[in-house]
Amino acid sequence: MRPTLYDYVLSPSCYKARLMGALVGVELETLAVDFHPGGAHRKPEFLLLNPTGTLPVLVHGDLILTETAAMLVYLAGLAGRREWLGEADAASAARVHQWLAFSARLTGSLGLARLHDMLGRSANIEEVRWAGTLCLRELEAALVENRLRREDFLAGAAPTVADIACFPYVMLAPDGGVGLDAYPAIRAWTRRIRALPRFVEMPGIHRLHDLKPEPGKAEAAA
Ligand SMILES: N[C@@H](CCC(=O)N[C@@H](CS)C(=O)NCC(=O)O)C(=O)O
Repeated sequence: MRPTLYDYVLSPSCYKARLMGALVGVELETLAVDFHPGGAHRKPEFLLLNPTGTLPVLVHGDLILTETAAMLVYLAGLAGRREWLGEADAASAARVHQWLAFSARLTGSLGLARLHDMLGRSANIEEVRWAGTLCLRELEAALVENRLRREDFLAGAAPTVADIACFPYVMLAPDGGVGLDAYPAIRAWTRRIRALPRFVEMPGIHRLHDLKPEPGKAEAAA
C-alpha cells in the first residue's frame, strides 16, 4: 500500500514530500485538495485529519503525519535510504535537525510573502520579506562555510532531508518579492539539488539537466 499525500500542486510544502518520494523511490498516491480558491484545508472534514488546517498531510496505514519534516524523515526511512537522514555521526544528525527547524522559518517568511503576492493573503509584507532576507543571509553564510570544508550540502558532503526541507521556499523566494541575486552560494546549492538523479519539478522549479556553472560565471564559492 502506497502512502497517500493530501496535496496541492502549487504548494512548496507539498512539493517537499513529492520530491523526497521521487528521490528515494517511494511512490505516493496523491489526493488533490482544493487549497485555492476552495479553502478545502480549512473545512471541518479536513480538520478532522489535520486540526492545524495545513497541507500536506501524509497517511500510511495508521500513521498520519502533518509536518513535512517528519514526512521527509519517514519517506527516507521507508525506502531504507538512511543516508538521507545524515546520521553518520552526532554532529551531522544535529546539523540535519538544525536545518529542519530552520525550514519552518522559511515557511513563515518566504512562504508567507509568496502567499501574499500570489494569493492575496494578508501580511505585513515588508516585515515578512525582511525575515525572509535574514534567513537567506544566514543560509548563504552557512553554505559558503560548508564549501570551504568541501561540503556541497547543508549537513555535509551528501544531500539529506535538510536540503529538501529548505530548498523549495528558497527557490521560489522571488514569487514573494525576495530575489536571489545577492546569494551566489545559495544559487549554486539550488543548482546542485536540481541536478540530483530522480529530481522532479513543480511549477516554477525546473530540473537542471547538466551541472554547469551559471552562464558567464564560474560556479560560486567553488
Ligand atoms: N507545519 C507545516 C506547515 C506547512 C504549510 O504552511 N503549508 C501551507 C501550504 S504551502 C498551508 O497549508 N497553509 C495554510 C494556509 O495558508 O491556509 C509543515 O511544514 O508541514
